[in-house]
Amino acid sequence: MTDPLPDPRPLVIGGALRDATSGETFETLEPFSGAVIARVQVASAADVDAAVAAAAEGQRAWAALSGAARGAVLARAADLIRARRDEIARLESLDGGKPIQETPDADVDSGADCLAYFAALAPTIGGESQDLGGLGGGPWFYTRREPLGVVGGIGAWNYPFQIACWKTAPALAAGNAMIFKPAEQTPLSAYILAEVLAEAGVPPGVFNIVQGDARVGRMLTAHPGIAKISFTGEVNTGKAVMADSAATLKTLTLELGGKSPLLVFEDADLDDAVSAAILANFYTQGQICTNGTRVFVHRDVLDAFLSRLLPRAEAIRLGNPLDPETQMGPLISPDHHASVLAHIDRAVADGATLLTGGGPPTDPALAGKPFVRPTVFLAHDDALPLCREEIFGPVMTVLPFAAEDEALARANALPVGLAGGVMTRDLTRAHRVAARLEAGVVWINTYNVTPIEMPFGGVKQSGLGRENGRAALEHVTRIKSVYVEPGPVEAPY
Ligand code: TXE
Repeated sequence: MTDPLPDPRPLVIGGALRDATSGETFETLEPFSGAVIARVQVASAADVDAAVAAAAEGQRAWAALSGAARGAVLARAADLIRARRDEIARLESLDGGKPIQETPDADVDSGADCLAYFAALAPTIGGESQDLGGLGGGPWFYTRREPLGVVGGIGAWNYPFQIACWKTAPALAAGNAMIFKPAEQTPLSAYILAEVLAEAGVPPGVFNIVQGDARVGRMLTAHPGIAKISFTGEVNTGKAVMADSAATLKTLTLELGGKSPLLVFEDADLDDAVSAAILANFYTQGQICTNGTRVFVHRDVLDAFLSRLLPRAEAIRLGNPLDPETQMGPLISPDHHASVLAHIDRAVADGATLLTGGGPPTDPALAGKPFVRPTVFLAHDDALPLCREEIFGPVMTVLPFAAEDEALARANALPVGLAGGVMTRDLTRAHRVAARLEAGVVWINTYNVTPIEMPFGGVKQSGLGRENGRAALEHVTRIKSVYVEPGPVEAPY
C-alpha cells in the first residue's frame, strides 16, 4: 500500500490498489464538522468480477497452507493492529463520529482480539473419524471441514473496523478469501485492515475491498463466484440480502437490528441498573444494534430508578469526538439525525412522557451539528412505534412492569430478538429469565459486553448465524464426509 492513500481512494484487489472503472466517486464526511474527509471510488460490476477472480486465485494458495501457518499470519496481523491502535481509533472517531474515549477499546482492541482469537483457532479446525464395525478392519468414515471459497462481507457504519475484523478473521482462519464492502458512510478504516493483513503475510487476493452503496452490495449478493455473504445492517436490508442471495444459494450470516429489552427487577442494585441502562442506550450515541432500548423497570423501584438515571443522563458530555473529554459524539449523518428526531417527535405526539433530552443540545458550539441529547421516555403503551421500532439513536424508553411473566411476555412480543438484559440479585431468577428471553445474547447484571470468545448474533428477525466464538467457524466452513470401504463392494445384482 502507498501512504498516504491516493484521493479518490481506490479499491483493493489482488493485493494492490486499483482504480475503479465505474468513473463514479462518493465523499465520506466527518459527522462533527460536515467536512469532506476523502473521496472514494465506486466499484463497477467489472471491478467486482476482478475482485472475485483475484479472491478465487488467492484463496487456493491460502487454503493450501496449514491452519497453523494461517494462524501465524493472523496473529501477526493482530499485533500490527495493536501497534496502530491510536491511528485506527482516531480514524474511526473522525469518520464515524464516535468518541475517542470509546474507539481504542470498543473498535480497535475488539478487532485485534478477534484476529488473535481466530489465529489461535485456525490450527484446530478439522473433522472427525469413526469406525463402522470390524475392529479397525471394517468400513469407516472421516469428515473434512473445508473452507467455502470466496466470502463477501458487507459492513454497517456504526463499528466499521470491528465489523470488518469480526467478518474477516474467522473467514481467513478457515482458509477462505474475503471481498469486503464497508458501509458508504465509513469507508476508510478497512484500508488499514488491508495494509496490516498484507504486511502480516496474507497472500494477494485473500483480502479485497470494494467500495460503494447498496448497488455494490447487490453485486456481491448476486455474484455466482461468491459462496457466502456475511452481512451487518438493518433487518429489512438483511431480508433483501437473503432474497438476492437465493439465486445462487449462498450461505448467510445476517447480523441485523433489534429493539432489545433490559429488565430491572425490584431487588436490583439500582446504581448498577442505571449504569447498564446507560450502556444499553447512550454508548456510541445509541447507534448499537444490541441496545436495550426498552428498559422494563419493576413499578416498585421506578421512581428510585428514574431519580438515579435522569441526572446521569443529563450529565453526559456532548462534543467533538476527538476531544478526550467528550462522552457522546454526533450521529453519523444529518439524514440519520433527522430520522432520530422524527422518532422522538412522533413519540411525543403519541403521548409518551418525555423525561429528559428530546432534541439537539443547547450548546451554541454544537448548533447545526447532528447531535441529539440523551433522551428518556416513560411509556405505558407497548404498541407505540417508540416501543416497537429501532431508532438507532440515544433514545431510551422506560416501561413499568409488575410481574416477571408479564415483563417476559412483553419483552418477547416483537418480531426481532437480538439481545436482552436482566438486573437482579436473585441469580435463580436471572438464569430463568435469561432462558426465557427470545434473544441471541443475554447479559446478566451488565449490558453490551462482547468478548470475542462469546458467540454473537440474533434470533427471530434479528439475524442468522453467529459471529465470534467457536460457533463462527461453523458458518465459514462446510463438512465433507468421506466413507472408506476396505472390502469388496457388496452389490445386490
Ligand atoms: O444499515 P443498512 P446501516 C444494524 C443496526 C441498524 C443498521 C445501521 O441495527 O439497523 O445496522 O447500519 C449495504 N444489498 N446493525 O444503516 O442500511 C450498505 O451499503 C446489499 C446490526 O449501514 O442496512 C451497507 O454497507 N447490501 C448489527 C450495509 O448494507 C446493501 C450491528 C448496511 O446498510 C443493500 C451494527 C442491499 N439491498 C448495525 N442495501 C448487528 N446485529 O450486529 C444496503 N446495503
